Amino acid sequence: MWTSKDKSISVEGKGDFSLLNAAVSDFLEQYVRTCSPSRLHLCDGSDEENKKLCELMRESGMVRPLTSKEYTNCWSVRTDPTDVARLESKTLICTPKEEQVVAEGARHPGTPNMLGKWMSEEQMDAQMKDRLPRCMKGRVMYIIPFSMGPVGSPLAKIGIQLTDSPYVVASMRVMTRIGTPVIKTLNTGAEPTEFVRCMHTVGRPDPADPAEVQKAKMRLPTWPCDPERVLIAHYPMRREIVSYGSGYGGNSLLGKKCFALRIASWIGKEEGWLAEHMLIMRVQNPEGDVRYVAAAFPSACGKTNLAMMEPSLPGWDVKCVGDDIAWLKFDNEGRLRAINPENGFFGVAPGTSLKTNPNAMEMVHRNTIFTNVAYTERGDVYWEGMDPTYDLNNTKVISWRGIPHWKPGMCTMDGEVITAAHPNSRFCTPLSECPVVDPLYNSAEGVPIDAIIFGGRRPDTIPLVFESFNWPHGVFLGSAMRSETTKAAADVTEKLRHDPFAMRPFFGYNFGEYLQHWLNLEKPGRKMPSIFHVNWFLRGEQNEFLWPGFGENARILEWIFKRLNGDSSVARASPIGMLPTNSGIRSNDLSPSVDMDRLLNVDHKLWLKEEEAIRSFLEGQLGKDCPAGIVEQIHSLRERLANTCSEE
Ligand code: SAT
Ligand code: MN
Repeated sequence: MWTSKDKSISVEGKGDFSLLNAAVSDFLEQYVRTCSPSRLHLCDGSDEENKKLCELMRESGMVRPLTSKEYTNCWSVRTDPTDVARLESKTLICTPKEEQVVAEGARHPGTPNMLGKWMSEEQMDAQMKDRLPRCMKGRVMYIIPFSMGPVGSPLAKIGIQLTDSPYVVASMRVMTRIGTPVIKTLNTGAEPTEFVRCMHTVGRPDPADPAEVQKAKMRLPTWPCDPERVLIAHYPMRREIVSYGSGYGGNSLLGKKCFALRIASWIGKEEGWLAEHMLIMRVQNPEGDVRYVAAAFPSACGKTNLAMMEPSLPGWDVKCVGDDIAWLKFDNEGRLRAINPENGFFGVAPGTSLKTNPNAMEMVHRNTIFTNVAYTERGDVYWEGMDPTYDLNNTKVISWRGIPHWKPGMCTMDGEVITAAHPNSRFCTPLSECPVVDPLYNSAEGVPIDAIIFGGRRPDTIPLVFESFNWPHGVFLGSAMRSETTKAAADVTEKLRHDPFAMRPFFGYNFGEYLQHWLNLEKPGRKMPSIFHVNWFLRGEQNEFLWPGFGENARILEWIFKRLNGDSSVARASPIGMLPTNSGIRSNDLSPSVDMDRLLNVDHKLWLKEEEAIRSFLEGQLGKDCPAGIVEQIHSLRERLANTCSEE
């Protein structure tokens, strides 16, 4: 039984509430009063607890166990078809002043704000007042203490998530470190440890309201949600997140994008470190040299595949520290150190195969929650691109929407192809299941970063790889990123969009200040990582990929190693940065052969357009908040392009 401080309310509860310190108890009480749950469950994080929860979800029809012998403790979940991805337009940062979140340029009336959206704290409070009261009536409020980063690490941060979704509890258990050990790290003394308050509800309509009940009839009964009224609010100054109406991924697993990127980027700015949308990998060459690399790509652009790739070059070895988020901080010796604040993968399933990511294919057979993939009569899962030899003709496949006899090529009445799995369907697997997880993934002090890679999906213009001239130029490369959009967000329609640092949906504060923060990191005595830009996605006339990618990306890593070792013979200056020489990247043994000239080409006409797009984006969005260091970079690029053009 849990009782409020003034003893006026008591709620039936599971767990040892005496472990909670005063600050956590106050937070809990505030939302118990608002949401009126019928029961509380303080999660201890144990196997036993997880088993019971999965069983409960199975009984209610929310999850199905994979019964095939090839899978151990794996589950399949179908969400409501209206709740399948992040919703960027419903995601807001709330502070007292707009300029804390939106740069000067984007505050101009008539200029569309392309980065973080702002709402005042008061306005958002009012919105939530309209949504939260009694939202958990008749249901359980789970309390999840979680640590982003190894428990007790000086780089880690604590969160407490309240949620009414058992699916979220099971997923948070995979994605973060949860339970009793985490609560015990929270100081009970006079100065309690800071924690991020995370409040989540799927927003199941009030059963007492007939209009709401009517609306809910249109949804999958096992997946309550309130898609029309979704709101994901971040209050960085209050260290609080309130998420209403969606049970999916980044909307509901609040440790991930909400905390580890949006709130953490704010904290990082205050404390002098970075929270970035980056994978972290360990790369070793045949001579035994080890380098750790962090790489930023937008959602669903291959971070997971790169982070655990099997290098095609003999003697090379890759180990994975993380596939999505990096917290980076300079240590006392001036080395940039990174931890992965997460403890699991939430990877895109479609396209994952033995060819594209053999390590992921291996690990998803254990302790994995699949969401919106197809389920088969063999008791296993299926998705597009999983296995070209899969006998679809003789296996009954149930699509993610529940079509019982799904076959490839099925179309809707409007001629739209019906896929077996949703394009943003996911596997959620503990880091420890990855066959190539780096033993240092749990290291409290983090791994030393020697190189940062930016990248995106670009069919043209951006060469396979190039290197920045120096740190400020590298920061500019991050700010200039553009990428073809994917299905990771449900409300994004443009084809190619600016996505600086792959952080567009994840910035927690003013983009101008963010750029200045990056520029300021360069200080005497610090070993600045080299910065590279890659593009695996160049296409030819028939729309075919010009570069094989995946394990063959080891060839690019080899070039990066040479550059890190100071080899100047493999690079040449170009207007956009240091490009590999044509023989700089080992490629003559590739079959089919590749056209290196084309892969490394800097097309002046296209680059003049690119420069124009970058400049108008940065000037438009930033306005007066554009740091002088970035203005300088914009001018220099323009000048270098002009000089090279006039030589032709
Ligand atoms: O749904 S998530 O935000 O967790 C996935 C992604 O967009 O990278
Ligand atoms: Mn991501």
